[in-house]
This record gives sequence, structure tokens and C-alpha cells, in this order.
Amino acid sequence: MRLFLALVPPPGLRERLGALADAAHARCGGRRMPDESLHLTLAFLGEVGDDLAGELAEEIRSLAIPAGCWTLDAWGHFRCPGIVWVGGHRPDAALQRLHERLWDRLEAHQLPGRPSRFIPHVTLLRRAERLEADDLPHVDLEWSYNQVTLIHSINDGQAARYVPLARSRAT
Ligand code: 2AM
Repeated sequence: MRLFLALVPPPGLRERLGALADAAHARCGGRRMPDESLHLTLAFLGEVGDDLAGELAEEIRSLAIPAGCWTLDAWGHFRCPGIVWVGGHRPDAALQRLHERLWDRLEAHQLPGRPSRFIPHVTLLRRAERLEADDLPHVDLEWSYNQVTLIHSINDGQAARYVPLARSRAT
């Protein structure tokens, strides 16, 4: 199973991110992420066997993370896969700590793949045709979070579908 850990936006924020995705899509083209798939990836686990996936789901259900608030105030892009995203201008210390803490736990399960650098972002477009558009709307969002979700990414030939497997305890 292809798994990742993410923050899932609450409905009001998801709508606002969706509106930014619409604006970006109008200017940059490419494939707009559906609203229900918008997320912040905290850790990408890759392919994991069923037994380990079950263990991880149990662990996530027993986990409580510190509540936090992430400020989104910037557009960004990753050139190679043509990703257009929104995120923060400044590094966010609480998210960095959360990322480290989650990877400590994943490595205790012998999971490889801790990245050398974590750039928190919400992907809005993939395979964008234009990456730099100077008339994109101003980004000014606050994301209050208190829960991490373990998500199964199912790729059945079309766009990936994301199915939540387990959520940490709300704090
Ligand atoms: P991103 O879109 O936020 O960059 C589920 O596949 C999520 O995991 C994707 O949305 C992507 O996050 C991230 N992801 C997918 N493949 C990845 C990889 N090889 N390395 C790191 N993150 C990956």
C-alpha cells in the first residue's frame, strides 16, 4: 500500500484552497487537484506491506500531536514535475518539529525515506504549463490543526484517490 502522513484541511479552509487552485489553474493550466485531495504531506512512506500498514494505523490512532497554526502566505513551484503550490514564506518551526517527530517514529519501524529537507506545501496543480504567473491572488490563510491522518494513495490508472486509514487523537 502506498501511504503518507498528512494534515487534512478543515472544510472552510479546503474551500479557500480550492478557490486558489481555480485561480492558479486559470493562469497556469495543468491538472488541478480536486478539493477532496488537498493536503499537506508531512511524510511520504511509499509502498508499505499490509502488516506494517496495520501497525502504523494503530500507532497513529494512539498518537496525540501538539495543536498548531500554520500561516500560508506564499506561492511556490517545483519545476520538474510542474507542481504549483501554496505555503509559507518563512520556515515554520512547529511543522518542522512535527515532521522530525513523525520520522523518528517511522524510522523506529525501519522505514527509509526521511528527506534531508522538508518544504511544507499544499500542491494545487500538477503538470502546470506555466509556473510563474505574476497575477495570482494574494495568499493569506491560517491553518489550525491538531490531527495527523495516515492516508492510502490508490492509483488505479486515473488520478490518485486518497483514502484516510487512521487519524491521531484530536488534541
Ligand atoms: P505533494 O503533492 O504534497 O508534493 C501522496 O502521493 C503525496 O505524497 C503526494 O501528494 C506528494 O506530496 C507526496 N509524494 C508522492 N510521491 C512522493 C515521493 N516520491 N517523495 C516524496 N513525496 C511524495
